[in-house]
Formats: sequence, structure tokens, C-alpha cells
Amino acid sequence: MTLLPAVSAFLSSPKQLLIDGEWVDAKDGRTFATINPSTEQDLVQVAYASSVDVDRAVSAARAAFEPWSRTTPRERSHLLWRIGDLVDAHADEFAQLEALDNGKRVEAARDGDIAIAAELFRYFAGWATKMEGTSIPMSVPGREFHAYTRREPVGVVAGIVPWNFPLLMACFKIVPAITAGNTVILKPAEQTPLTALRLGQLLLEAGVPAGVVNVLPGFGDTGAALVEHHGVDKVAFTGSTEVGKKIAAAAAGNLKKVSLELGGKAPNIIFNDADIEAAIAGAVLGGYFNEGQCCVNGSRLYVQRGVFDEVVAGVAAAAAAIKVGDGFDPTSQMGPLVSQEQHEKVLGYIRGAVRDGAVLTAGSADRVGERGFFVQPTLITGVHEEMAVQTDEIFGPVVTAIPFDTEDEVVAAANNTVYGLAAGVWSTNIGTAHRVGARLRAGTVWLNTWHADDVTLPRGGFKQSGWGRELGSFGLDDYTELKTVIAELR
Ligand code: TXE
Repeated sequence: MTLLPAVSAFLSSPKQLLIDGEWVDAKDGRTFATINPSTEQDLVQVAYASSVDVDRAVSAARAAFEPWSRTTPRERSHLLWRIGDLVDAHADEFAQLEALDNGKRVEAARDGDIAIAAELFRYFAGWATKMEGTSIPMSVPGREFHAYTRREPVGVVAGIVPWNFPLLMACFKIVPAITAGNTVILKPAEQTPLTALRLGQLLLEAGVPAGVVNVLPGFGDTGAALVEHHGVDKVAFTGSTEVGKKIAAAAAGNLKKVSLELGGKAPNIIFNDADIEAAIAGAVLGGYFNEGQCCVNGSRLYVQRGVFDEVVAGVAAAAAAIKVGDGFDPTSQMGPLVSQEQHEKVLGYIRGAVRDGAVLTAGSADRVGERGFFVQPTLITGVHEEMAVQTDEIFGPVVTAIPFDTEDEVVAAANNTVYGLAAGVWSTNIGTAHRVGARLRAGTVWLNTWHADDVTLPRGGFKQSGWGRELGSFGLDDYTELKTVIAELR
């Protein structure tokens, strides 16, 4: 597959910061390289925002807030819809950029990440005009009142996002924030800044006013400067639980609002009475989707003893058959991991499991090929609950399988984690599926399916998987303050 002319043109243009509607260099002139994980070669240099640039962006976002928050809901709605259409019109270009920067397959990016990002704009375009309050009766003898509530924007929102779905995660933060009348400073991940920068260009083209959305590429220090800034009213973060804890602590300075979508280690439970063919397909999709770099992936497989061997054989055969290769090669079924760091981390966990006595039923503890951060999808058996491969979020195509006998036993094991993002149950007994689903401590539970999703559905985590919910009607709540207005009728 060859590069689209628009992608080549974008790559050869300067990659600057978007502040107050202008593309500018970092004040100190610093840049960093973003690389292609399939080739390990540098793609382009990107401006690296420091705390001085954060100050500039916060000032711009603060100045833009009052006029933006007073635009009519209909104006915002029409603008959002227009941006959704623009994202769609540039879908192939975004998909190629994502494949270059993140490694994922072009097709997967276009039909997944980019299509959903466009839909997010259109879904929230509908909500802009429906942020309603309520009128509430008061009982004060001898006096009359009219009391009502209003949903108002929080103010300046810092969106800090990871690299696994770069454009989509940027849109998860930007779209609900601007729908509700907030202004935004987005910090893309250092591994994958390109699609956020291209989106910044389209936002200006669509007519988003200066300062309403600012884009500051950089590393963790750029994110930390945003989180500590007293001119920021809310941080919306997706990333590791470790950084989420740092953000929660740092946000205390001005008690900014915080929403966090953090790590996961989802249990995927298959009962003897499941539709085994569907369950195996679900385990493969749940385990290896997006190169395993997905917070809701079903990385812990629990299989009832009567079907354990059959399920393990089925998942192992499917994993071994997955063709790993460059995201631009149409015959590839899985791309590389995003970075050298992630590659080393994932291979380290696989080697650790083998050292601890576990069995590699599919996959390998060695890299695939000489160049590029490729890993063959791996299924590990002979695992104990206390092994690191079973307790830690690995964020790669690594699935463990453990047999179980009873419902109580598997519910206890499944819930034995600090995380609580997603979980799944496979059973043709409707009672078993719903009962076990209710007992699992996770923000999303899939019954007889995996990764089925829609922008209409809230998502988020129990326990150390986060605070708050994104998307759906609940997704706006975190971007608004609730005001109560009490008027005396004299
Ligand atoms: O995440 P980080 P990393 C998990 C996954 C992965 C691990 C490490 O297990 O292997 O985290 O990935 C910014 N203040 N997830 O290191 O560091 C950073 O620049 C403010 C799960 O990439 O959390 C980036 O933009 N911001 C996850 C973003 O935070 C800071 C997706 C995420 O980076 C910061 C990604 C700081 N102190 C990784 N330090 C999911 N839930 O989907 C870093 N950042």
C-alpha cells in the first residue's frame, strides 16, 4: 500500500503546537522524534511542549471559555456534525497516519478507530441541544419559589491520552468537553502525536474558534504541567493506573475535577455449557484485538474443566495462525506493538512466566523478525494466581488460561484483582450468564460476546480502573457542573 499524497504532504510539513488557533514552535524550540514501530525508523520531529507552552495554552483556553460557553447549543451541534463529516472524508488519510505512528493495520484503523471517532462527533452533536435541567418544587410556608437546575461547563479541560487508539482517545476527551461548552488542551501520547495534530488542522478548517481546542504534544512532564496548573479546571485522563494515581494527587492543588480511565486485567469466563465455537472466537478477539493493547481485553481466561482442553486447543490454534506483520501489508492480521519499551515489557512478562514454570501453549518469548516490535500472540497455561503474568496488566497479545470447577470459585478468582474495567461470561444458561455477570466487579460485562460496543454506552472502571464514565448520556456529566437556581416569586 502506498502513501496517500495528503499523508506525504502532512508528513513533510512542520509538526507544531496548536495554541490559540495558531501553529507555533515550542517556546524553547525543543522537538522529539516519533517512530514507525513496524520499521523502528524515525518518522518526523514533533514540537515538544514545556510548562511555558502549557501556560500559553491555558491562557488561550481561559480567554476562549466565556465566548465559547455562551454559543448556542445549536451552533455547537452543527459544528460537531460538520467535524464528524470532515473526519469521515479524511478517513483513509487518518488510517494511514495511525498505521505509521502506532503500527496498527490501516484497515483496522479506518474501520474501527476513525469510523468511531467520526460517529462520536455526530452522537454528541445530538446531546448539545439536550443538556436539560429540572424544575424542583420547594415547600416554604407562605412564600413562593421557582427552583431549577442548569448543566454548565466546568471550564478549561486538560485531556491527556495514551497511544493505543490515538485519534479515538483524543476524541473521547475533546468531543464531550466542547459539546458541553468547555475549552480543551489536549496532550497526545509521545509515541503517537500525529493524528491529533491532523485533527487540529481539521478543527480549524471546520470553524472551531481559536483557543477552544489546543494541542500540545509532549511527554509526561507536559502532562504533569497541565495537571498542576491552577488555570485548568478538570483533567480527563486515559492511561496507566500508576500515572492515574499521580494525577489524582497532583490535581489536589486547586481541587480540579478528575476523570480517569485506567488499566485492566479482564477475566473471560467460559462455562461447560457455552457455545464453544463462539466462545473460542470471542476469546481470540478479546485477547488479541489491537495487538492486545486494549484496556478491556480479556487477558485472563477462566475455562470450566469439562471444556478446558477444547477451548485451549482452539484459542492456541487461532493464535498460531495469526499473521503478524507491517500494518501497511494488507495480508497482515496483527501489527507490531507500539514501542520498544512496550515490546520489552511484553516479552519480559512472557519470559518471566516461563521461568516461573508456566507453559507457552501458543506464541513465543522471542521477537518476531529482526526489525519492528512484533510479538506472536501467546496463550499461557500452567499459570498460578500469584504469577506476575496473571496479576499485572501486560498490554500485549498475551492471554492466560486457568481451569475452574464451580461458579463461586471462578467469581472469587475473577474478582481477585485491583482492576475492574471489563469482564465476560460465556454460557447458554441465561440464569448463569446474568447471575455471574452481576457478581463480577467491573464497569463493563459482556455476556456471550466481547468488544461489542457503541458510542451510546457508558464505559469506565470499578476499583483501580478509574473514576467516572465516558460516552453515552453519562459521558457528559463529568464535563458539566450542576447549578441550582432559586428565585423567590415576589
Ligand atoms: O502509559 P502512561 P504508558 C498501561 C499499559 C501500558 C502502561 C504504560 O499497561 O503498558 O500503562 O504505558 C502521560 N502526569 N496503559 O507509559 O505513562 C503520557 O505522556 C500527566 C493502559 O504509555 O500512563 C501519555 O500521554 N501525564 C492505558 C499518557 O499520560 C502523564 C493505555 C499515558 O501514559 C504523566 C495506555 C504525568 N506524571 C497505557 N506521565 C489504558 N487504560 O487504556 C505520563 N503522562
